[in-house]
Amino acid sequence: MKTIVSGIQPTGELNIGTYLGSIKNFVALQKSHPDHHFFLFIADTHAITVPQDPTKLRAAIKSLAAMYVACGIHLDQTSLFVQSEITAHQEMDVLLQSFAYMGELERMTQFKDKAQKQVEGIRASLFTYPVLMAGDILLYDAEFVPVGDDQKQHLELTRTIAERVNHQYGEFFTVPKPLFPELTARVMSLQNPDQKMSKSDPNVKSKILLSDPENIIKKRIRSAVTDSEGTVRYDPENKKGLSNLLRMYAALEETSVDNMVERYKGVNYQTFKDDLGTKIAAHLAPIQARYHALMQSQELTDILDDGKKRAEALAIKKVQRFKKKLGLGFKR
Ligand code: ATP
Ligand code: LTN
Repeated sequence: MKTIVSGIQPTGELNIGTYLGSIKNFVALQKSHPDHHFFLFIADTHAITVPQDPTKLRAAIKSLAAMYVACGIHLDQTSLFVQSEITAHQEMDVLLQSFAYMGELERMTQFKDKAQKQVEGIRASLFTYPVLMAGDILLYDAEFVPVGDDQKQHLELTRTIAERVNHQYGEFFTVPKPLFPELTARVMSLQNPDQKMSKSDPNVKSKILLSDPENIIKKRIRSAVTDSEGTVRYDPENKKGLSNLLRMYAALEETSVDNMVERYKGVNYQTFKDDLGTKIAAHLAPIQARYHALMQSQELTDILDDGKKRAEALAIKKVQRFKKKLGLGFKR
């Protein structure tokens, strides 16, 4: 069976960056890869690499599950589950710790960035996080992993670990390829186009949440930092803010940036921004409606149980075969 794997941490509310960088791509891949099975999970074990409030974490897990389903995943083609509920993820993590080197983990830029922000001390799990992520992917022999640009280094390490195991023990893991969306692999903050739009950014003006109502969406786009030139033109070097908006718009319209520039020739920024705000709100409206319905129903429990069952069957077998390959255990 050919597989595609992805996950998102239940830390904070989803924004349009996560949506355009990861979820929308995932949903599109279901159509373009009908012969693949998709494993999609809520990376809750990853979330506790930094301090979390347990009540908020629980709520975020449910909310993320509902949002994934609302965004259009097909449940016959996708197994949706919560990472910590399949202990094979933890087992694979422990086993793969023996195939990653300290030097490799020390080079991870996300670790360096996040380590700097810790006030209560840096958790060991924050350091070894990319190994857990490698396990998430290798457990299911994923061929592709749809993610945003910021996960590039983690995917490279996953490939290195897979190749290392295959080299030492013979072909065992599929070496996965990352899949980045063409236009929106890195959606930038609306307030600082040098920084990526991030769930953990405390500045509410920097992002659009998937749950934001139309008036807030329009307000956020209107106050997005652009430039004083006044011409809608794509120039990612000198017009970072406007170019970021153009890429988002083109991705939502499923067209090219050139087409968007053509459409807005001679049009002022205010009209361009108003149209983009309207487009985002219209795109998110049906997602929000499905999200609210799911949050109030009992459906999610069945969806997550079913996804867990399907994923776990595969994951347990892979860990058992890996242990055997490594010479662990006594009984055959
Ligand atoms: P945090 O701020 O807590 O680190 P985050 O905003 O980076 O969170 P993640 O949960 O780490 O969000 O990311 C989930 C997925 O969405 C990943 O595949 C990531 O690459 C992608 N992603 C997140 N933010 C963006 C963005 N601004 N542009 C494109 N893709 C993104
Ligand atoms: N590290 C990712 C979440 C994640 C993931 C994965 C993504 C954990 N395991 C496996 C793809 C495949 C992040 O969003 N920060």
